Formats: sequence, structure tokens, C-alpha cells
Amino acid sequence: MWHNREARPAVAIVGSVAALLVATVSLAGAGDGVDSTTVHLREYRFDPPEIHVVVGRDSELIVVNDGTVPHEFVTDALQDLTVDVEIGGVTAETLGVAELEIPPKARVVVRFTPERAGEFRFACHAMRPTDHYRQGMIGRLVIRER
Ligand SMILES: [Cu+2]
Repeated sequence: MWHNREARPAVAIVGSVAALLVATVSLAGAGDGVDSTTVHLREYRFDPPEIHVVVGRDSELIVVNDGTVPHEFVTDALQDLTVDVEIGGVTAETLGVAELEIPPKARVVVRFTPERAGEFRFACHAMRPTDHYRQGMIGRLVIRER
């Protein structure tokens, strides 16, 4: 129920299941015991293109759009997990995150604890000004056993 453009959220989140959320002010950063990885989004690549996390470890992905157009972070890796998504200092807890749309210069922090090993792709499917995926905007998230 957004009545004007200014009230729209800066970042859209699409959860795999109806996302519920309690907004809390986040004071937490990457503290001890958190595996933190920063991923930069630019035209048209992810840097780094491969992310490694470990089953059972508290993990944090800091996704930063360093480009000049909106980019997406789309993955199946975070389905079925409880995920904290921090945007602009506010954290929402959601069950699963499938897609983040991130405006230029914006930053989203995603926190989760992987439960199963596997390899997943992540990609950007934005289409403006061109097809980002076809330009090679794809990466790999590797979840390994301890
Ligand atoms: Cu993109």
C-alpha cells in the first residue's frame, strides 16, 4: 500500500514463501564467528563470481551494486532457510530469499546459516539496458561440509 514513489522500498525482496517481517534496527555487523563475503555487482559481472560458505557456519553476504543500473541477485541457494535481510540499517527476517533487486549504489546484507552442502548458481536477470544474464552476469555459490 505505497501511496507515493518516495514511500516505496528501495529494494524489492521476493521470498520463496510469504515473507513475514518484523523490522528491527540492526546494530550487528560481521562479528566474531561470522563468515562475511562482499559481492560487487557491476555491468555485467559479479565480483567475485564464486562464493564459498560452510554448512553450519553463520554466513553473511554483503551485496553491493557498484554499477549504474539496477542489478539482481537471484538464487535457489537460500530457499528453505531462515534469512535475515538488512537494507538501510533495518533487518527483516524471511523464510527464503529468491530474488533481490538492488538499485545502483545500494547495499543489501543477507545473513543465513547453510544447512546442506551443494552448488548453486546466482545470476542477474535484469533486462535494461540489455540482458545482463546473456552478458555473463552469473556466479556460483558453493556450500561445503565443515
Ligand atoms: Cu545485472
